[in-house]
Amino acid sequence: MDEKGLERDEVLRILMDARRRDERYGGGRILGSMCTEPHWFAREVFSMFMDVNLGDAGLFPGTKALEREVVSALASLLGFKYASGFVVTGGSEANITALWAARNATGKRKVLLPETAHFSFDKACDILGLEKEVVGVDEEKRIRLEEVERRVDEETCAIIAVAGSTEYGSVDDLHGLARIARERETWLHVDAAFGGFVLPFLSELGYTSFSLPEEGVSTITIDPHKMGLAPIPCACLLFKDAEALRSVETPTPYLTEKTQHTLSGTRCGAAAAAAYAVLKLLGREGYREVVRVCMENTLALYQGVLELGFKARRPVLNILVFELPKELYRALTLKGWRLSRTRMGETRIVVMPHVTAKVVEDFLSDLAALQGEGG
Ligand code: 0PR
Repeated sequence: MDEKGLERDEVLRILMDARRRDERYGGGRILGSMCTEPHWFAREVFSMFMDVNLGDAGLFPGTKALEREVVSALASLLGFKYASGFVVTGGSEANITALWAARNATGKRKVLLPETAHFSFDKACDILGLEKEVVGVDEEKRIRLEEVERRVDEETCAIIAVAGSTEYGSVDDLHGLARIARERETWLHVDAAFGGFVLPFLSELGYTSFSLPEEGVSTITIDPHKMGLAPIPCACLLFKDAEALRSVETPTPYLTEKTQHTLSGTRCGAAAAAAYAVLKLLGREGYREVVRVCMENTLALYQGVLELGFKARRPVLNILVFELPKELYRALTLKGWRLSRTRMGETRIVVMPHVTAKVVEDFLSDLAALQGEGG
């Protein structure tokens, strides 16, 4: 650290230089991200609550109440009869905490999860000393139920279901998995980090049917900082059974609240307040409209790549996966498109709100031109 401070303008100049090197969602070229420009209202609210620490919630009962409202609004969005939950830093923290609770509550160590599960479960199993058993998926990238049924045993601590997989947007059979979880008395954690803010609305719009089983789901991850338009860091972990929280309870005797149940100590109150603000401002109606537009743009992109002769998967939600020769992928990258690839090497586009109809049109026109030039 320097001995003397700089002038504000000088610091600002350094910051602006750094920012100029960053990609911007508004630039329309980021096609492989699950985050987007936060809602304008969330930005305002975030700065109002920047000093709030939910890790010492007794000092901030007002914001604590907002956190509870976020948790209960998200549970009701998913039709989850929950008991408790928290706003955490991200889907990774939520998934790690869910498995932490499952391990401590059951005393078991085996986790069954689909091939499509997010890498945060690799971290969770490593940290928690859990034994990961990867279960195969079908053509639609959904976990194979018969394989889960065969592999679940006395040692199984939890089954992981994905509702909106990171790479394909695929949705596991939640009702089938909940039945197995109930029959075999194991935990079922649903990772709806991305899909939680998409599937209920796609269902209302008639694109798909989505419902959560009444019984059998223990915990759910749902992230406002993905399709919820909230600023980073904002994810939610919902617990069905408040008793289960006991298994991750840590005494915090000198704080205003005498126990904690989150991995983080100091927690971002601004995240909860900003998420609350967008939920209230948009309502279901507002989010449904966001999802409607994203899905229309996804389908336009799907049609476009099919018409250009590329093999594409029919999108389940606003993620498109298609096959693109390496040279074209490279050429698009050189033109500034920020694409991503699945582990299988397919090209993947996440049609977030910043991927507008115009962006889709520009992308398809670049793709067509490059294809014409022979890559
Ligand atoms: N579960 C699912 C289904 C996810 O897709 C993700 C992240 C997580 C959990 C973990 O969430 P956090 O990253 O909030 O801890 N999915 C994206 C991914 O890993 C996250 C992301 C977002 C990556 C924006 C890049 C990016 O630019 O691909």
